[in-house]
Amino acid sequence: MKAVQETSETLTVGAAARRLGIAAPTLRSWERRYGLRPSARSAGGHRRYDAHDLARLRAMLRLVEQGVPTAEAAAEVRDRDYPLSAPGVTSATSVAAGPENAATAAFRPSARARREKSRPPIDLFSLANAMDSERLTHEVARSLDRSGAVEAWTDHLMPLLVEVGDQWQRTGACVEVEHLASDAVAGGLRYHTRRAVERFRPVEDERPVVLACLEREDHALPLLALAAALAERAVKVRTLGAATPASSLSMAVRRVRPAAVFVWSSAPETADLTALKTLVRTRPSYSLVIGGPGWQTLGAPTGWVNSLGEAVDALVAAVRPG
Ligand code: B12
Repeated sequence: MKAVQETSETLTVGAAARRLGIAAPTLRSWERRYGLRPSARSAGGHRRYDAHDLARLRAMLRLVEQGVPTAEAAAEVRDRDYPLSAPGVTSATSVAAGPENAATAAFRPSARARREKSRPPIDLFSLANAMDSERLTHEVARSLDRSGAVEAWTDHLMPLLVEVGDQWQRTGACVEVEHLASDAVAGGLRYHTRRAVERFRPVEDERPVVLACLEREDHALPLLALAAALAERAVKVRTLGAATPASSLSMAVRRVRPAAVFVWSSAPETADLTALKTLVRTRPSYSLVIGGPGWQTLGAPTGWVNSLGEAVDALVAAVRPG
């Protein structure tokens, strides 16, 4: 597929449709229904799509592929500018301008999310107990889109998880609700992270952050929340996830050369101080940040942080000192 080389190059509706892999009537109907019109018209009044239009339409297609309803996807992309170096669309000017990233990267809600800000909050716990995966996943993604990862996690997702955990502890039942809720939260966080990476594009020459749980620790959701929040700050993240042997984590440090490693522990059984000592000795050197109630029970060793926001601050500071 040939890329549009210059912002000045424009395509007819047929050529743009071919480039996007969709039918020309679909493009015309998106314009009619959702106002996704090209930036220009020829002297004779024919549609002309430029690289910005293609980047926006590609973003729209990605959302639709991910299951977002067409009208919502259109509302999401309509008022936004997308980086021109999205796959298949390049331009000399976009390289000069650079992506939206690094020190200036900060989450801002989409136009659609801003319009919906006044909507009353949905009871996520009821959706989980009703086993309504579709709506729960949708609401999780919506909350992240509206508020960004730190606020959505702290105000909506974490309370849901704590409530689900308390229900299990109280009744000894409803494990199916816990699994369904975890899956929906994980899905929403991963979806949000993918979009944040596209939007803020991590700086190539910065060192990444590695996120992991040690052996026997399956509670990986806080790592996904952290990955989402760091993606919003344009930090490069390597998530190893649940139950990572300390030796594999050390190997990852040697291979990835991170600026920082974050290790989560939910319970005392997985707060392994010996593994932590091995990690401290692993070279090249990096900042070790730890979080979760497991470490707290050991008297909160050096490097322990107590919230998602604190973890993000500590890790961003390690990547961008000063
Ligand atoms: C989802 C979940 C699971 C899922 C995990 C899926 C996944 N992909 O992560 C599954 C089903 C696998 C699971 C399994 C188990 N779970 Co579980 N699980 C949970 C649940 C509901 C949420 C976990 C979570 O993400 N918590 C993170 C946040 C939401 O909670 P928090 O850590 O308490 O938050 C505090 C701080 O850490 C901080 N904070 C919050 N977010 C963040 C983020 C960062 C980055 C930082 C630094 C701080 C921070 O703020 C909070 C207030 O101070 C919790 C309930 C709960 N209250 O946490 C139980 C819970 C953690 N599980 C529990 C248990 C007992 C188990 C099992 C042993 C059950 C079993 N019999 O099999 C297994 C153990 C699995 C293993 N080997 O690790 C207990 C742990 C009790 C304990 N302290 O030992 C809990 C607390 C439930 C309960 N109320 O009893 N679980």
